[in-house]
Amino acid sequence: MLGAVDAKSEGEVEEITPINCEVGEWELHPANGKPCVFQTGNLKCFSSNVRSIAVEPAHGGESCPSLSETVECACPAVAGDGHKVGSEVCDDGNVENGDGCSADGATVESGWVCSGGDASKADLCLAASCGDGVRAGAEECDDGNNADNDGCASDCKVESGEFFCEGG
Ligand SMILES: [Ca+2]
Ligand SMILES: [Ca+2]
Ligand SMILES: [Ca+2]
Repeated sequence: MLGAVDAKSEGEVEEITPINCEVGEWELHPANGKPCVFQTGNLKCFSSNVRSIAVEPAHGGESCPSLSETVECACPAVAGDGHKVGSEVCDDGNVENGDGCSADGATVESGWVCSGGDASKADLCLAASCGDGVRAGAEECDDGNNADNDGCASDCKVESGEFFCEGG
């Protein structure tokens, strides 16, 4: 047997050591600015990190692990985008004041109630009540009371006649 081994070239008798795959560090892709998508009841943002092979596996060594990974990134709340998320008190789908939800989404305006908003849909803002002195939503007027015959009816409709309403 020894004689047979000797007959081979030097390279062939060398013990073949398996070479395991080695990969580089993750190249972290910036997550900020990635588009947010609506998924499983929430707004989510995904980013991909990649890494490359530093040493190719050989001679039956360990193969390479995944070279990319998907990571979830923060989806910041954006006022008025119609998605009520994070710290937003309300999101009515716009950046206007005076319609129930403030432009910055931080305040439900006095005299209004906003409800129904979540990560998938905007809030609907309506008048809190007729007679609270704030004309809101579908109220034609709100004179701060629920009396009729004073220009603004108890249902917050303008009364016809010689009344005129101001303020409210
Ligand atoms: Ca929003
Ligand atoms: Ca608004
Ligand atoms: Ca009102």
